[in-house]
Amino acid sequence: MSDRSEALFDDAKQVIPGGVNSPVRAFKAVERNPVFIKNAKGSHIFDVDGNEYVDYVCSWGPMILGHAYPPVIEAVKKACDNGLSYGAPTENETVLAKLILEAVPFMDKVRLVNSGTEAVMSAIRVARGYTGRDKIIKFRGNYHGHSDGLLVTAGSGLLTESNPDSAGVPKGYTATTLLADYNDATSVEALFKANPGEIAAVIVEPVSANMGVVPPKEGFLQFLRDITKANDSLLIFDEVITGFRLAFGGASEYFGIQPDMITFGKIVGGGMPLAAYVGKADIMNVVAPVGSVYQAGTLSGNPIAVTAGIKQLEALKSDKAIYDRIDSYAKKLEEAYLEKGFTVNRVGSLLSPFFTSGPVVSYADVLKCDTNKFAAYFRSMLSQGIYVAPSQFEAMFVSDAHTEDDLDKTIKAIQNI
Ligand code: HOZ
Repeated sequence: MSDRSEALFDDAKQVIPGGVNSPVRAFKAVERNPVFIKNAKGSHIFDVDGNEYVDYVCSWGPMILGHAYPPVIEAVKKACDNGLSYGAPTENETVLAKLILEAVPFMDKVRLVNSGTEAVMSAIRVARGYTGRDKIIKFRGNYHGHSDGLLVTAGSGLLTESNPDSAGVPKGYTATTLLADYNDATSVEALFKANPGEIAAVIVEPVSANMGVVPPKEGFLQFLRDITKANDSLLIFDEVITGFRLAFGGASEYFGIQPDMITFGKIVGGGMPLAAYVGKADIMNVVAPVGSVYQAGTLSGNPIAVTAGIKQLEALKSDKAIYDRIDSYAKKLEEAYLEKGFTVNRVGSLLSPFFTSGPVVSYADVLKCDTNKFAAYFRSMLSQGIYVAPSQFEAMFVSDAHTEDDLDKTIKAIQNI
């Protein structure tokens, strides 16, 4: 039943473009209207019509400990009594910065911002300021938020809408964004060759997770490390999805590669609007007020978001076995999908079943997926009480709150598709 969701969606459409504040949520690609959420607890999410779902969106990743995780909620409630925003420094910002650096000990400094988009946009500005170069390389199908220069052959909602470039972005803004193919070293080499001494940075999702999950081929990330070093360019890992999820130290720990800069997203805020970019001291010292790369914001390091982030990262740090648990849960789901005949990609607790017959190792492979079949699969899962991302081109996230019962129910749903 979805009467109330339908009514709320109709109402929302009167005053919000498409009725949603972020496009994929409109469920357009799965040819039905969205469910409106009332609340969430642990691994479950509840809609306004009284339906309950096992949730594999997990707010697009950050709810790795489950929704309404008590230590986070209690700390946030307490912090609210002290005021919601000061626009001035607090001790907890340093506490959170140090926790983040414990995860990536080869880095020196952290700047807190509000969203993954902001973190990436800022990191790129820093890379340009530091190197004195303008051009960057990004990969087709990788998504780095919605700043102008990065909306070029982007994944996530743009791929979902079959429109990987955005209107409203002046040509000049993307002229310095060069495109390479993920998992294709030759395409990167060609760009370095054609633009000698001009490339400030290569930005990559170490595991592509915004065109569905596509793992890096053996040696690909090391190749990026080597070629950037050889050309005095920076390597930026966009770990908005992989950070604190593949391991406490994210993809850099998981794959044993040390990039020059890393961007983290919502997971560092325990699901609240918080994100960060980090780097070595010499790079980060170009940021104002030390250096001349400007980046600022009243809500940067917001005390409530920082409190939530500290509690979540402390929990992850104190029980690293979490990563083995969520890996094993995701493996069970992977097996169920494989048994049903899907192509599946999985890295740790991130996975994607694909509607295509061959392996999925590139953007070109992703484009072969049958999105109509995905839509039917999505609707079947939803009707069986399983909430997965409403797009073939997003990841499935498993949390530590998922239970054996949840997994059994999900596996049955997969068998019944
Ligand atoms: N495109 C976002 C995930 N990769 C969706 C964000 C949202 O709708 O909240």
